[in-house]
Amino acid sequence: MAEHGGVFHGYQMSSTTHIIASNLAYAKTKNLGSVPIVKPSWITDSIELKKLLDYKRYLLFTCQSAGQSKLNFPVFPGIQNVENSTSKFNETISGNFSYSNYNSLINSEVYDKSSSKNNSPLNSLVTPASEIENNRISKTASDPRFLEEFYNNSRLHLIATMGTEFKQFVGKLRETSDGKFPGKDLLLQKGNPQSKRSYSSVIMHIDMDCFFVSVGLRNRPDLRGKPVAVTHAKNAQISSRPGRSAEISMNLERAPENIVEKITNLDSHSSMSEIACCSYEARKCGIKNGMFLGTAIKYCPNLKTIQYDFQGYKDVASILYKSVASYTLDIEAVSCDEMYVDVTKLLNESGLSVDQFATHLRFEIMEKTQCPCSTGFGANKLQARLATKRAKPNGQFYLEVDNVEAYFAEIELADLPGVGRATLSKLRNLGLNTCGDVQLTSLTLLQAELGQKIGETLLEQAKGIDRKPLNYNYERKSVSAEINYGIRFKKLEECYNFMQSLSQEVFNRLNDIGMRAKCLTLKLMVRAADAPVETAKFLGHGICDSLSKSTTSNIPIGDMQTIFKEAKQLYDKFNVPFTDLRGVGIQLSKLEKIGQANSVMSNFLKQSSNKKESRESEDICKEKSVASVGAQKKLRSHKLLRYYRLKTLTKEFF
Ligand code: DCP
Ligand code: MG
Ligand code: MG
Repeated sequence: MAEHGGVFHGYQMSSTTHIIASNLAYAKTKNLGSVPIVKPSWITDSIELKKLLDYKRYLLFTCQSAGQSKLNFPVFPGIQNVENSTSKFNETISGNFSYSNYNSLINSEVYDKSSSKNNSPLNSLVTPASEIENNRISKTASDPRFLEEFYNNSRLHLIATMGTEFKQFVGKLRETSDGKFPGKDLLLQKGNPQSKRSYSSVIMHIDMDCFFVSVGLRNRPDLRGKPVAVTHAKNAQISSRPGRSAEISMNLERAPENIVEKITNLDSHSSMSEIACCSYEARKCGIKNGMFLGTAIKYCPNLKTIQYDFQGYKDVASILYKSVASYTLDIEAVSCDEMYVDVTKLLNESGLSVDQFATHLRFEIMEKTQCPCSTGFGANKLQARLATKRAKPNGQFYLEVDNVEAYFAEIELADLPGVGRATLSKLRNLGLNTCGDVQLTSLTLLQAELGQKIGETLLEQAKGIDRKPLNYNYERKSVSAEINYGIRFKKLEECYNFMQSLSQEVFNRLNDIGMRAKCLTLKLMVRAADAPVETAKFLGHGICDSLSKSTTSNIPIGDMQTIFKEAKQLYDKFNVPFTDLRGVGIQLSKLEKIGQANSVMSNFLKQSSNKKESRESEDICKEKSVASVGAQKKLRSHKLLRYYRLKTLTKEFF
């Protein structure tokens, strides 16, 4: 449909012209307003006959016609609960994904699976609703409004933005603090300052329990205690898409074991809609955050799905941060539901024990938000973070000094922060699986296998040693805008137009934080030579090679035109067909504050009389050889490329 000029809406919008359904309880139509409800064959027949047929012949309810006067049914009475729906649709997506218009959307996606199961090859052009990742509208990046809509609907963008916002929020509070802490004052009254604790270092890690689900359950108390997941799609079964089986088997062939875990249970009809968050009851069945709904439902057929509530996440996160900030500003923000806090002074001054304080704070947060959280305490960030693992869900745990090594001995190496897939596989080859195994291994062996620095850090981590202090001063190192969904260009001009919009986006972000940049990196995801053109996920990126090129300049970049010009020049140097692009990103780094940039620039201008020194650097050795198609072919066979593909895969699946 999209290929033939149709536009698919993830929800009914004011601009939605038709609803496609093969089966619908008549009573339900009253929620759908006066938009005609048309059978899927209207689309398939139109495509087959290569012209837009009159939809009236395809109305699902013959009493509904465009000319007929209509009852004035209310449109969009509110957000519908997916799991209560008695709809017989084969495919329904529901939920409310636009964070800016979060109250204005309602589920209305329907898709007729049976129609696509017949033998017409044209059926493959109809997009199953549940395959629209993130329930985004089905525009591609060729559409001028794509970027705006993409960002309004992207959950990962929202999470990243919220994380940055809270880091900045803590920074602002620290700058403008009047030294008053109402929460702490209350504690001092309640506590026992005479008892004079003398903790030498107590770091708290606090993290909301199954954050998105907990926020969602505030409006669905009936689902408490049940396996619940936040996801876009309702149904785990979808109609198959061309290319999907090929892509899944390619993934299986190449994928490292944890990707295999994610996709082995998938078949060509399993929904690849991701579960953003699942309840602890769902986790007991083996479901994890990030799993595909199609896989999850196999573990737990009773799984209930609920909608996203972006405004709710912001509200609860804000209460969490403000509550903690009323005790101390020694906070390192990690993400919207998580932070580290140095509570040493607070405990010593109040005379409260770690447990007393944790109980007090967790009760306060639960009371204010109706959402549970867990707290872990230890002498450093690493200990605190891993103590939270034991505390979850809805608990607290203090890892005391004497127990550290024994506690860490049981920890899986995969649970250590910073231990990535490559390191893990090297360690597994050495027969090392837990921190306990590493504790008994010599530094020499670890360093020989992992290198000096990583070997040393790993041994320390395995013993619970972490020398990194809390980072109170959040500093942006880079600003970027990267899109790997909906990238399908038919003309070079569309590609350039998109890069221009992306340049504007990244410039706005740079400007918002009052910075200028000396380095620009263009990142491309290019369809792998043997990957199917149709991706398993609708408009997803599929299996790609990740390429990037950077350019640095002594004159800080500070306007959209320059960003676009540099990005375009880098793109032209890649020499990759625009039809194979599946992801485009622009990253600005080596940032300087605007004032600082100006003084550096005037110095530079004095010294070098306007002579721009521009130096291009290839930031990944692999890309050095991506200069010509011939070289590229050679490169494709290179082992390194395989590694990058796996990296790309990993990105897509996690
Ligand atoms: N999230 C997401 N996609 C990811 C990671 C996170 O949508 N790849 C969202 C959903 C989570 C929230 O961020 O609810 C917080 O992430 P956490 O890692 O803290 O996980 P949860 O809060 O869901 O569970 P836990 O109780 O283990 O902290
Ligand atoms: Mg959490
Ligand atoms: Mg978290």
